[in-house]
Amino acid sequence: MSINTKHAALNAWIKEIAEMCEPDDIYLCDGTQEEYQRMIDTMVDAGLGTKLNQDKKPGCYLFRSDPSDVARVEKRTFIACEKEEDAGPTNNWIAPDKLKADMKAIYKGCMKGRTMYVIPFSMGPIGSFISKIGVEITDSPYVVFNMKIMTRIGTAVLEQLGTDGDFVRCLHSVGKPLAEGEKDAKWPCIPNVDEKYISHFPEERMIWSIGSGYGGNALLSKKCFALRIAGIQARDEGWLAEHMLILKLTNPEGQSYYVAGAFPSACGKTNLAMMKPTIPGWKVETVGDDIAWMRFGDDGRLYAINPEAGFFGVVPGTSMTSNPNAFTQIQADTVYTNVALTDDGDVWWEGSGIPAPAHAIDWKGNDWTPDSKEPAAHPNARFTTPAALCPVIAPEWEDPNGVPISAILIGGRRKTTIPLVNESLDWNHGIFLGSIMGSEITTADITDKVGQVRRDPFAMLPFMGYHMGDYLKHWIDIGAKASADKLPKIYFVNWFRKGEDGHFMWPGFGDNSRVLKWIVERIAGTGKAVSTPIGNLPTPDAIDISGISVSADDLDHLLEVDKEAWIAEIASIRENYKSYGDRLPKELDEELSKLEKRLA
Ligand code: SAT
Ligand code: MN
Repeated sequence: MSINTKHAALNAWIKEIAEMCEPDDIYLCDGTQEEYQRMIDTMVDAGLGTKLNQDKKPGCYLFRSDPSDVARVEKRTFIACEKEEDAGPTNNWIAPDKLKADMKAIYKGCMKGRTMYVIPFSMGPIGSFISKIGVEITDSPYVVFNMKIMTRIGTAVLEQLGTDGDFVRCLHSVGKPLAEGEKDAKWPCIPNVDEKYISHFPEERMIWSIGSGYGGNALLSKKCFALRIAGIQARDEGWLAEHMLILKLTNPEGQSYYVAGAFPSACGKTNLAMMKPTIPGWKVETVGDDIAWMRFGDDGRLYAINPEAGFFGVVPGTSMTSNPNAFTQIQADTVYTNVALTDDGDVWWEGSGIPAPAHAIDWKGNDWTPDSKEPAAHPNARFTTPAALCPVIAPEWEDPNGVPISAILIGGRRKTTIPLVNESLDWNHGIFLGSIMGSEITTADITDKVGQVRRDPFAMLPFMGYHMGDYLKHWIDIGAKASADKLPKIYFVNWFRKGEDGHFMWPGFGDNSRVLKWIVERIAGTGKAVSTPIGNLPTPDAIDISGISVSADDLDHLLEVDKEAWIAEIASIRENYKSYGDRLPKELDEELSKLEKRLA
């Protein structure tokens, strides 16, 4: 059993993995639409997925995961670099030799009774100077057709790889070999969380995952490659691999700006990337909703591409109000995972804006009615859908040269302290703001730290491939290489400020366009701002609130510098910075001291 591509090293790797995993068969994916359809049909025919009512949801399918396998597992995510200190305080480290030995024992024979699929994929348009190639080996057909949506796969990628091109080795198995004649599970995996592994070997640019078939645990192109491994490549090669959306904003005069934005999970990144502005004449188009790779162009500006080709978005909460464009898009040609199935073969989820059906089959496959105590859709239920079908996809979203970035947004979910929008004073101050971003810990996090801020620098905490201190230094070095006037301006935003009675002070969603408007006015030199100790804030009349009801009192709070809160914030930042030890860039320590002085 072997595969003969033109690439000798690839052939050797495939052979080595096949000898270890012992599949019944090996299949090299060609990436055609026929192949995609065949993979889905085979699973549906075997009862492992559901074809939805094609009148209501053409081209749509539903899959249900095992209840134990519903999200990324951070405690089983490992960065196995040679030296422990290089993984830093935010990662789980295991010595690579030990981790490999442990995992090889589990990989041994793990694909028995299954087909081993080989998926060549390109992150970014095939052949672009920013793009990179990976090959994922997996025993999950579900992974194959999701990879077809999320990346560019198949023969064209092999052509690009040539006879000796570099590629990232991505190995995945659900970890459930089949005995002779054994019937497959609906969602094979290793149910015990502590036996799953999502491992990264940075020096070898290699990923080994076993035991989960869900999302970023199994679609290794996404967080594993495009952020953790690419982050290391970016550090070594002088570019940026970031957890950022990319949007195009066009003003009524027809002038367009490209904006990237880093937000932690559950802060509405996909919603922002596809937003319908509420201010007349303004338009948002989507370039990417999750990941941005950015490099300097010949003109000294930062250019971004979306390395992915699809959206893997959270379904619950997606409605005509929260995200009309995504809601429209997922009516067709979409794979759903873990939403509810209605009696007429459609899907339903909480927060859809559609009344609950009287009866449905929930994400676990059980009968469900509105009286049921559990949600019908899992809170992390997902859609996988091609970016090209987004109603507001920017025509240049696949431009191999990328798009020039004018502004970088950073933000978390903070009910106090952080204003609606704050313009950084310069690049290093912007990196400082990026280093302190985060969200308040909520009861959903199951910890005793409720109310404290979990610092999530540039929303990369779960996606770092190396030492967080070195990562922040890399951002500073990137700025030092560029001419200041060419760098994007960095803005700290916060859509989630609450009043003392708990109400949201800012309406959010499409009204966030009002903040984007001020940002591009600042870039154009017309936006009005006041200089404060924490950065440049809009003057009260600078944010366009025509047609919406934000009280004057709330607007005051949204744009205030709460000195006391900031002084408490400084103490908490200092505490967090201690965890970086001597890898804390001195520039950030200086920014913290300067802020302290300005506040005094
Ligand atoms: O499962 S993914 O890693 O793709 C999405 C997420 O959890 O952020
Ligand atoms: Mn993400």
